[in-house]
Amino acid sequence: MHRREFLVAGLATLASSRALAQMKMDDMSNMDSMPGMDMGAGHDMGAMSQSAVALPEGEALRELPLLANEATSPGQFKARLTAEPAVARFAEDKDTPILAYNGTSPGPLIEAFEGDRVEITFANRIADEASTIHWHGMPVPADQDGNPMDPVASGSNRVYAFELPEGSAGSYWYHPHPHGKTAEQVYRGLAGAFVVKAKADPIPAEYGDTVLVFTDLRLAADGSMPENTMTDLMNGRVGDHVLVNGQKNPKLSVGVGAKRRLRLYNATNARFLKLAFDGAPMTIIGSDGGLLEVPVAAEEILLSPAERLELIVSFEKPGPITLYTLDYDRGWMGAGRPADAGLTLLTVDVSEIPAEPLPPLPDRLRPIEPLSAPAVSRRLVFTETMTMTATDMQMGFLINGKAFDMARVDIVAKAGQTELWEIANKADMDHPFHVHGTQFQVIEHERDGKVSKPTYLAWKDTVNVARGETVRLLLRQERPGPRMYHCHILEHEQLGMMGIVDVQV
Ligand SMILES: [Cu+2]
Repeated sequence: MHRREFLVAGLATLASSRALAQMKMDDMSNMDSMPGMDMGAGHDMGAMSQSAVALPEGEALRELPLLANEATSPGQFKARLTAEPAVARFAEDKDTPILAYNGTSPGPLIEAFEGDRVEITFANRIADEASTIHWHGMPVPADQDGNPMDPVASGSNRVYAFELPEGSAGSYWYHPHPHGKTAEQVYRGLAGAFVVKAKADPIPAEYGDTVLVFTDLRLAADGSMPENTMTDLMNGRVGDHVLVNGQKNPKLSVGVGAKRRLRLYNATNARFLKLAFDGAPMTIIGSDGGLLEVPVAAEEILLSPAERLELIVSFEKPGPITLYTLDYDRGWMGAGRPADAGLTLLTVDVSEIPAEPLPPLPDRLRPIEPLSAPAVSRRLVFTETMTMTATDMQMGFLINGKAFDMARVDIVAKAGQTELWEIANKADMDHPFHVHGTQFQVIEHERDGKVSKPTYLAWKDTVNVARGETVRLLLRQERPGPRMYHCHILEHEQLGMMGIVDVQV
C-alpha cells in the first residue's frame, strides 16, 4: 500500500486502541517524556476547531512592549530577558498558564541598530526545563546562537553577546531552541521579534513601522493549553486561533490615503499563512533578512512557519479592510485538516479623514549582491517515514535518511565559501527549511521537471519547500562553528528533521 494511505488507514483503526498510548518514536530515547501521545485524552482528531473557546475580537491593536535598553553608552544594547511561567487572559473569565519573556507573549520587541553591540542576559526560570534563546536569522557567532548543544539549565543565567554588522538591518526574531522542547516552549508562548534598524533607512519614517507577530493558540474549555496530540506531532501543531501580537482580530485605525509599513512574522509552530488584504494593495519591500532591491507589488503572500515579510499597504478607500487567510494545501496527514481559508487576522478601520500626504517610496531600496558561483554543491533530501507494529508506531522526519543526532556532524563547510544547497522534498507535506547563522539566496524551484526562478532576489533564512519540490539556494557562512539546519515545523524538527553543519576556518 502507498505509505500515505497506510498512515491514514492506520490512524483510523488504531486511534482508539491502547496501541497508540504505547507508541514509541525513532530516536526519541533521550526525551524522557512525550506529552500528548495518549490518544485517549479526548482530543478528537476530526474536530480540532469545533470545541474552540471564543476569544474577544476588535480591540485596538496593541503595540508590542519595547525591551528597554539599559546601556548608558551609545552603540550598545544591554537588557535582560527572563523566560518564566505567567498567566494570560485570552478568553473572558479564563486564566491560561503560559510561558512568557519578561511576562509577555509575544515577548518584548527588541529594536537595535546596525553596528550596535548587543548584550542580553537570559534568565531561565522555567521549572525543570532547559532552554536557550536562538536569534533566528541573525548573523551572530555560533556559540552565541542558542543552539541545542548550549542549553541554559532551569534556574540559571547566561549572557548572549554579539555585534550587529553594518548592512544587517532586517526583521529577525528570537525563540527557544532546547533539545526536544522547542515546539512546546514556543507554543506555550516563547517567541518575540528582533528588528535591526538601518542607520540610514530608505523607507520614509511617515510610513510608520508596525510589527505584527502571528502566533497560533489552542485553548481547552478550562482555558489551559492542551498538550500536543499525535496529529500535532505528525503535522505540526495548528491551533484554533491565529493571534496578532497576542490578540484575535485586533483593530488598526488609519486615515484614508494612509500607507503603512508592516512587518509580518509567522511565529506559529506549523501554520501556513496565505494572506491578502481585501481592497488594499500590498507592496513587498523586505524579506527575512531585510529590504529587497526594489518594491514588488503582490496580490497575496505566503508566509510559511518562521518566514517574515515587510510590506507597504495602501489604504485608498474608507471602510473596514481585513487581512484574511486564503486556502493553502500544505499536505495534511490523517483526518482533521484545519480550515485555512477565511480567517480574519486583522481589521483596518479606514476613516474618511484624509491621512497626511506621504513622500513616495524610493524606486530602489538597496543593492543586493548576488552570491557568486558555488565552490561546493550539496543535496538534502526530506522524507517522512512511519512503521507500525501491533504495539508500536515509529515515525521519522528525516534528512538524507537520518534523524537528528546532536553528536553527529552532517556537513563540514568552509567559512567564506559559497555553497549550492539543493533541498529536495520527497515527502507528503511541505517543510519550511531554515538554516542558522546566515542569510541565503533562493535561485530556483523545480517541480515535475519544471524549473522556475523566484520573482525577486532576496536575503532569506527560511524557505518553504513544497511537497514534491526541489529548491536550490546559494549560501555562505562567514563565521566558524556548528550551525543547525532544520524544518521549521517545530514538531518535525523535534522528531528528527534537523542536521548540523560545522563551519571551519
Ligand atoms: Cu517539516
